[in-house]
Amino acid sequence: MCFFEENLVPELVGLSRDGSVAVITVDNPPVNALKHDMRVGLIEAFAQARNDAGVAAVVLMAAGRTFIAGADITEFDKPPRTPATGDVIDAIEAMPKPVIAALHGTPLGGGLEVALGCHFRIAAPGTRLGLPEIKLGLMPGAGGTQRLPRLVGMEQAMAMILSGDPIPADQALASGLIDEIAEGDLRAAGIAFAKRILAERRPLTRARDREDKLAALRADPKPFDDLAAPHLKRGRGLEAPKAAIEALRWALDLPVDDALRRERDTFIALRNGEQAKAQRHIFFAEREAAKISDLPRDVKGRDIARAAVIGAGTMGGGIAMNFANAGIPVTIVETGDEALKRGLGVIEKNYQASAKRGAMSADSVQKRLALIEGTTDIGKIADADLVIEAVFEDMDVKRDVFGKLDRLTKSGAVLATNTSYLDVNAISDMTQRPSSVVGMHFFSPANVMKLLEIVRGAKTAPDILATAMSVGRKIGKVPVVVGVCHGFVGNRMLRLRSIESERLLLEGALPQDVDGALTEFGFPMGPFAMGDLAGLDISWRMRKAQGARAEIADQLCEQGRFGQKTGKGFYLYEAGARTPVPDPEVERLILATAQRLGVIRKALDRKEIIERLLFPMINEGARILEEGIAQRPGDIDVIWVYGYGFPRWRGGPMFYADSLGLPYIRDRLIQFARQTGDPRHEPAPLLARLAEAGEGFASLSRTS
Ligand code: 3H9
Repeated sequence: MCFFEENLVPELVGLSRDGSVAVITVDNPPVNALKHDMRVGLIEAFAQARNDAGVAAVVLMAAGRTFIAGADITEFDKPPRTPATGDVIDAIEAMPKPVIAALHGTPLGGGLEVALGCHFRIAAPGTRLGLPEIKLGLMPGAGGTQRLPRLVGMEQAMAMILSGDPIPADQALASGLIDEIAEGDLRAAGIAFAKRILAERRPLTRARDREDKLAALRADPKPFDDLAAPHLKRGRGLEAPKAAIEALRWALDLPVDDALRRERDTFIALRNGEQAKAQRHIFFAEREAAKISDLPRDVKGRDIARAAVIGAGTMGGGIAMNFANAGIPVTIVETGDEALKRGLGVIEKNYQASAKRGAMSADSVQKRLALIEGTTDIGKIADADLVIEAVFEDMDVKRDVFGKLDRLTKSGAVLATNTSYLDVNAISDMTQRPSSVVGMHFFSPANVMKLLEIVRGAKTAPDILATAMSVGRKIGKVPVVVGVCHGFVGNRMLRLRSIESERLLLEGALPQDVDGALTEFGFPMGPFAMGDLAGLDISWRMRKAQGARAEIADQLCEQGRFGQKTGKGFYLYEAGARTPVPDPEVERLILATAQRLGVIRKALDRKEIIERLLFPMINEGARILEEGIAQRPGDIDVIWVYGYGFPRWRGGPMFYADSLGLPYIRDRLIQFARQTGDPRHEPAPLLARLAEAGEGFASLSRTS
């Protein structure tokens, strides 16, 4: 029963009563981000509850789809304002009456920290709790590094804070993070829990005072370093993981108030740093990329209840796994039994490997496999709502497939091509329903890589585009709309980098120099190790078809050096190993080729290598924007971060360009054009214009 309902800060924080239990409810859609006004409202609400003799306990909860999902990230570019989240938590923790957080949705970051400041926590089933700050280049800044280890122990706290991944409610219960899983109406459950606490006269437990789970480590802190070592190794080059480990260590070494003060200072320093700015950019760019600027708001995607994939090769199999993972039944069509059996076998092996790693239970492997049907009868696609073609990159083959799709699929089905380079408009014109055709360009391995380029053809209908976007999200991808051109956004830019990396070999670098420069920059792999992994013969075949040549790569292929699969490529590989070993034979081949072509080699340092590789790509990105192939610079950044391993903490190529300043990039491009004689290096008109105006690519998003 509700005795009174009062909005303390209009719309944001409400206070109601059920007998002696006060219920404080925050309401800031969509995710209840803890913005300044909400913090003010919470302080006031708790003061009221504290001073009201009729209130014996307080339940804190949230309206809408989730408990507080963190600090309001949009405030991070502004000066900090009080009350800070830490002030709210102090006020809650100091309450002389029990405070119960009733959680649902995704209590994350500052939201979970608020809950950690409460004396008890209950959660609805399905709640996912986490401290994801690390994904924003931050660490928890309102007590998370101090209260979480005290509640769940150091190992689990470190895993949560360093991965940033949330844990489900049952794991939270098992680890002591929450006290109960509450079935049914959450408000009623919170009130009932509060009444029980009062009736049992349970003492208030403040996480900051708990010492039991840290006592052993305090006595012998050695295991702390062992726990931290793998996280530090993985986070090399990043500021946040190092800072988070240091802060966790303070939980062992410092009085809690000192540790909390230092934690906040470090958080603010990280927040103001370049790495966090870049990661914030990607956070918002990813969400912006989901929006299609000229699509009317009322256009909704169609429901995809059943999918089909044509082709059971590596790509087709990976694509099908995404649907099975999302619980959508999927039919895989192959032309022959042998190829089908092989494809299905690879899928099963991939799932078994996940189960072996502990990433998936045997039961969920079986459930997923049961959702995948293999067939050689293409007629089986008749009831599919979406068909994705993943066959050989050849227009004649595509024509044959799309002719069949046109004849066999039901009306209203989405017909998608997974082509990486081919003209989606030409493909759509092979059907009687070009408005139903769209590109869905997955990245290899398709079951792992998050990026999905959604290629919008000239005739693609708005609701087909919206469907491709929504199904992309449903299968866990980050979909980005791109226009039709050779290679779309990602591969078109990559091509420039590939040309340049070959050139650098002739001009003075070795494969390991180029790869080393890029991995030091933050890419997981350089182009030559990557080529060896993917198989050099694939791009060789493509070059031959186009009458193009790559001096060094072609010679390697002519010698049968296709990369890892033949044990030799740009590098040597010992039997069964995947570690690239520099090969003196390749060095000799490079030197001889340079001599034959009359190129005088000179030493190239890492800075020059990076600029030669990345600036032409950025220049191409500017052309892509001018041509409207990408909607916004942030979309290009998202593509590169999710599809090509561009370091997230550098914000993607266009953000990185802005951070260096476009005038510098323009001047270097002019030099490169002169040096190489390659007109592609002439600054793109958009880049030149922005540089001249003293603007960056970001200014395009502000005005669009
Ligand atoms: C932190 O808490 C620091 C503390 O330790 C210390 C403080 C002193 N702020 O993702 P969606 C927007 S750091 C502002 O599409 P979903 C988002 O931009 C923070 N805005 O929904 C989007 O806007 P739009 C720690 C936010 O259902 C809309 O909400 N917390 C925030 O797929 C819907 O978002 C995090 O890192 C925010 N915190 O996923 C959590 N969060 O509609 C970050 C979202 O205009 N958030 N928005 O495009 C998430 O992970 C997901 O949004 C969530 C919902 C899982 C919550």
